[in-house]
Amino acid sequence: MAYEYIKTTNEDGIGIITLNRPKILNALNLQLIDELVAELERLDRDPDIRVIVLAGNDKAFAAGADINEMAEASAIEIMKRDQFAVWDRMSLISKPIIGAVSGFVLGGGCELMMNCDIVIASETAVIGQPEIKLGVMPGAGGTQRLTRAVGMRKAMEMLLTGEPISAKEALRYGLVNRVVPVEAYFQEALKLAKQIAVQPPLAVQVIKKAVHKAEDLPLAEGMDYERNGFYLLLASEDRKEGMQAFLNKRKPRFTGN
Ligand code: DAK
Repeated sequence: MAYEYIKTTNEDGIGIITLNRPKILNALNLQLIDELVAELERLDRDPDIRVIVLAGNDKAFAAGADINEMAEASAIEIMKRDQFAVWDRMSLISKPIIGAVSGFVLGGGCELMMNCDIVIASETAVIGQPEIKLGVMPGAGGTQRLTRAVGMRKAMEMLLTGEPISAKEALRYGLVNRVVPVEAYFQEALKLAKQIAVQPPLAVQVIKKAVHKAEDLPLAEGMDYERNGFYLLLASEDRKEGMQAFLNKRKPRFTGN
């Protein structure tokens, strides 16, 4: 598939998507979001792909939605674009998405990062929701996912001042998983992706979904969801393979069945 604003490659069962509008710090225009979601969905359907890595470049993961596209548009025009519907499809991707972020991770860029399941950040990352400085507010999860991730007080401070936090502070608040030198963040994300790619794919997807359910469901319902996932996986071929391999003291070979 030919894309203008993203680049894609595959490596050992890992689909790698790189945002590619470097001149304007990977500002997210409508076409970029369309391309990104189309590729995520394509990779999600591809049986050879087990994990997805989403990256920008060293200077910017993404500096937010493209302000040029929003500056003159009316509220009704923006509503009619219905671009949130496209954006929301990202949360339906069943394979794990690992974010490899560096430099500016702002506004829609931060919201995109929060759509990732695991995030490796470079020491240079600055992460925030500066929409208030433009006279607006986040529209793609910035008040909801950020609050769930860092807690009410920190979210309030970040959202009301618009000031970004450093990668180290983001780590302290659990907004990212690891912080490594800028030379290493992409390789670190890839290494982690490879570690997940050899796990049984069905279990990976059921666990991903169950963890996201934990953010929404009351505990008893979440436990029920988990238990049903557990029973489902007991019916898989990979469960037989995993347990047999353990008993025979050999490495399992998971097929996704
Ligand atoms: N949009 C458009 N262009 C941008 C941009 C952006 N968000 N961010 C940077 N650029 C452009 C700059 O205009 C500049 O272009 P030229 O002048 O060279 O043509 C180029 O990128 C380099 O930027 P700077 O010269 O400003 O570089 P600095 O290092 O001095 O500053 C900066 C970097 C990141 C601090 C600064 O560029 C900045 O403050 N950028 C804006 C950050 C921001 O406010 N982001 C939030 C945007 S609102 C939605 C989903 C999400 C959203 C909305 C809807 N749907 C699904 C519907 C989210 C909204 C937002 O994100």
